Amino acid sequence: MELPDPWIKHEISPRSYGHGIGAGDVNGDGRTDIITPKGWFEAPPDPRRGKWTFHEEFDLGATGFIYVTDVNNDGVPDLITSLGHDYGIFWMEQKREVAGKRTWVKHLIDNAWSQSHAMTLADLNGDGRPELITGKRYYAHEHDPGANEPLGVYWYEALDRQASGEGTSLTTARAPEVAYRFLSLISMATVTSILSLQVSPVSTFSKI
Ligand SMILES: [Ca+2]
Ligand SMILES: [Ca+2]
Ligand SMILES: [Ca+2]
Repeated sequence: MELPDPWIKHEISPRSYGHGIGAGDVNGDGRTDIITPKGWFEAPPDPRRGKWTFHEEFDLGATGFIYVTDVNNDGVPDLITSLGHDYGIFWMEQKREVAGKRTWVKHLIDNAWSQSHAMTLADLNGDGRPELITGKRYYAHEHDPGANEPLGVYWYEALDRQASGEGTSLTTARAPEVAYRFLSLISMATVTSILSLQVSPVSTFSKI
């Protein structure tokens, strides 16, 4: 006897929003939203039946994974992502204007190497704060900027500007409140744990 498929596909939008995807609570209402490079989908109270509202508030480029986390500890969720086929690892600071309008400010973390096609966040040093782990893909496309440059797997630790102090040696110190310090090159074997991305229409799956 054939068992029923335990997963039901729910289409949020029939079109693609480019290269890269993420999920997290962007507006702090407790519901997991979907983030694309062209904007984010606000989850309705019932994600199976409600309408997902699209907020076309930014254009991030051809990213890898997009994460939602409060980078600068101001209580407002931000985004962390990278360009999968170009130079640039960065975070997007979410701000609210007096009238309540949401705005985003881009802060570069590192642009010393290219093709950070996939990334993950994990607490590597046990201080309770996530580090950013990513690596350079080998020939993501042979024509990508920096395609022939050395490979590497890297992790970055967020530093509070006040705690780090002026003059501290940082790979990037461009963000107003938070800087990321490049820490080390880790084993190339770790590359195998980093997943590649697919460009596809936006959907969610729920289990019966
Ligand atoms: Ca939400
Ligand atoms: Ca924040
Ligand atoms: Ca940590």
